[in-house]
Amino acid sequence: MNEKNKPTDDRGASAAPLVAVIMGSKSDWDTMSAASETLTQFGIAHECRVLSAHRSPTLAAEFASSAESRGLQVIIAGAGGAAHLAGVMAAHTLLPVLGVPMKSDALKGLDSLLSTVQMPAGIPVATLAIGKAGATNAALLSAAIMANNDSGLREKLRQYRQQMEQKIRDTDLP
Ligand code: RP5
Repeated sequence: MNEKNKPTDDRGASAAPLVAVIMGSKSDWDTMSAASETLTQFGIAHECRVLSAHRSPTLAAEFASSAESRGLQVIIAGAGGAAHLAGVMAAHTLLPVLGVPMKSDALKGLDSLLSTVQMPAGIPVATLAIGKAGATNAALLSAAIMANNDSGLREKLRQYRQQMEQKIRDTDLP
């Protein structure tokens, strides 16, 4: 993890990560950095790392199995192609797992979307939109989940929505 992605709290001090942003390859970072940036915007301590369900299966299983005991509350998993990373995470933890399908070269992310979203009954993965919109929304959904037990975070979400609404109200067409 580089300095930029070290978990920090509201004041920028080091803090135990509450959310993990993981991805199947470094090539996913351009997309998944949107999740990290949004979490930072909300002052949510998080960690970012590459873990592959097929290239490093033991590491992926170990990461998910120990996530709860390490204090994580949500796992965001981005992957592309035959994208089973989020499903593998969910198989090894009771924490909520949010899947972000990468936009792939071959099928523009339809492959990633279907392989992330189509979990058989029993092991849920909450799947967001393909690409950066999904990465951003995964961070916002993490915030909403954690806001159930954090009134300060809920207030930040309320202000975020109000700012979005205000921008729409202030928009003039030429
Ligand atoms: C998946 O394969 C990754 O999540 C990535 O989206 C895709 C391609 O990976 P690279 O070949 O770019 O490493 O595991």
